[in-house]
Amino acid sequence: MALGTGLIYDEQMMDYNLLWDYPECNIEKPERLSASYEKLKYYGLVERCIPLSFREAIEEEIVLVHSLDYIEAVKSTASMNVEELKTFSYMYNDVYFHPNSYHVAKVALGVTLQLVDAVMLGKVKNGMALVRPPGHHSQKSEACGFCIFNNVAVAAQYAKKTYGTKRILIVDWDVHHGQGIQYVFEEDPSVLYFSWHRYEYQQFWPNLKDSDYYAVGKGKGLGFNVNLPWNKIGMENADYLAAFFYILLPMAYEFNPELILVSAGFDAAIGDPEGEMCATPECFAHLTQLLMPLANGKLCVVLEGGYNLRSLSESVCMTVRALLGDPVPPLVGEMVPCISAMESIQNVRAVQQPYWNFLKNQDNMFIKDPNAKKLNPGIGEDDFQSSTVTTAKEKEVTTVSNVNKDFDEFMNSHMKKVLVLAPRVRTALGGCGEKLSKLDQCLQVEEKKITVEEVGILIRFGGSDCAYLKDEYLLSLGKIFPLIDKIMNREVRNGIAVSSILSSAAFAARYGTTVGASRVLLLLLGEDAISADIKEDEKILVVQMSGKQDEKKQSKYYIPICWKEDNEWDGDLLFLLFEVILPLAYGFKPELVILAVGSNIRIQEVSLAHLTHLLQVLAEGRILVISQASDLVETLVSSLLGDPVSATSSFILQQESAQVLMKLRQELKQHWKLL
Ligand code: X5A
Ligand code: ZN
Repeated sequence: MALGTGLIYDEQMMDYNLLWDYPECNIEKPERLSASYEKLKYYGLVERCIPLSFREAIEEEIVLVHSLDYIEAVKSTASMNVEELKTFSYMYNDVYFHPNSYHVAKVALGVTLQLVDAVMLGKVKNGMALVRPPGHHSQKSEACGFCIFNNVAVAAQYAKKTYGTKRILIVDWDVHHGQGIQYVFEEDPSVLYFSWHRYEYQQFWPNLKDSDYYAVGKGKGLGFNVNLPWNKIGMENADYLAAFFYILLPMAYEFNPELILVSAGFDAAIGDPEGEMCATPECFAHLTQLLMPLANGKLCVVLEGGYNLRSLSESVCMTVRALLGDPVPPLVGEMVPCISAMESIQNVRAVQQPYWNFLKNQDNMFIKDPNAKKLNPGIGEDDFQSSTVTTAKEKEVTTVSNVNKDFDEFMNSHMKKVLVLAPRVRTALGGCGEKLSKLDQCLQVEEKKITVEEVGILIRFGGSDCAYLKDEYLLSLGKIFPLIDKIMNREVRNGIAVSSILSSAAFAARYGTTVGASRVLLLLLGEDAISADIKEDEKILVVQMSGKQDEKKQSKYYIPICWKEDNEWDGDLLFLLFEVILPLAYGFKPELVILAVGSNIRIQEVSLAHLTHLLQVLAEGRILVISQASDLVETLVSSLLGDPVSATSSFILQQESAQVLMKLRQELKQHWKLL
């Protein structure tokens, strides 16, 4: 997959600004774009992207969302003087016009459509459009919240019309509710709109009831509008990730989009005067990477808000790095969502339950919130559960002001901490590359000779374990250990080996801890027995999925999951990944991930591809895959290289699996947090 990341930026979009004193609007200024672009240049990211040319949108495109009357009205501003512009602007809510506004709004929309074209036509794999004015608040006949034309809403209509795209996911991570997008697609099941936003029980702009979680769409579009209101400020990385894991990602996998548009406002990032949230820039790399395996990688990121120039520009860079496939920095800090966030998430799950399979078979109760009942009489008293989000933490009110003082200093030291260097080589092969189609993109690593003594010090053997010391065993470890060396030395990012013996993965994990990985996540898909010694090692978190229910005992660091005896495992493994494994892993913070895939597992190849893709958000992408079956290698290598996974059908969580999942989460709460 030679395609790259498209980037659109054009100086014309800096050619308008506020011409009078209007405090509500003075944060939306040209420097937002120049600062972002300068930072991209500074990090050498511009030259790694494919520049896309700009164009103006034409009327035929604008009318996909807006009325002719409104377009005419906007057009008329081009010849207005300041007094007239003022009067015109004040007809709307928090927006200003400038004589160039009409032209620039057409450019912002035009370049958004250029990006959609480039992605849909396969000229680039994904991309970002740095635009202003933003779009998501503007409506059919109304400018609003710095927005004139609704770039992303038009883009979605345009994709439907031009390419016949049947399912489009819009992820609106701007800190404001994109009510403009919601209104366009409320009744449209072909566009799934997800927005989280600062809400504070309707106290925050634009103060709409329509922004609350029970606005779930209308008519045919029921369940295709998803609002996640944040009722407190100071939301952190863990809160955003929890929203992805418990709502957006399972939903997106069930929806199976053909295209993803991101309304990317970075006012949801730390230091922003509007959002007052605390997510750090690298969080957006995680969000981006988590979306990348979907829609065959077709991801268009379009700038919306973001008013702290430092935070905005660093976040833009993090997003572009993720689009380019760079390893994402691990998230620092305790990964525990706060109670308020979990309540909102829980309420979204409850209200969306009728429309989504993955929620149907789980118990999702509304959490009492002071306004829910009053505002939504349809919810019965029985549907409520008093707040029992047990492992979440109380939000301290609030870290924002501490952060604001010396913000630049904080950012300087923070960005230094999270700077991650990509190893030159992405994927290394341990003797399994003979006839791979992507052989030339990988590094073949020589095996080395391993002795019984070397293995002996890694794991204490019980009597029957002596079988481990057979030649065959030493041979496969001879392929695996050099890969781990290279991964931990940052010579390569990830690696893959074929091993006929699955439990060699346990040795690999232990070996990893001896060569620099403080914590290793071992995800074992298959029946092989794991030595007791490993199960108790707090440096190695073992999650083992198997079809057999035997006397496997769970402990904090050993989590056996009996997954559907005798049945196909299908794609519901992914739901387990979102709702259990990733939340667990983000808390554990592994420095190396080992995925061991047994040959007798009943998981579709495409699910494995997604799994391999998604696990790379952990440990800076340091993952070693050990496959028992050699026929899976082609698929696994392609995932390790970051190639998009071809979208097949949507993934459905089966009822049986939902039970396992719920039970598991219950059990895990004893030991672990982010759950
Ligand atoms: C795109 C965007 C915010 C408007 C806030 C007005 N708009 N108070 O972030
Ligand atoms: Zn915003």
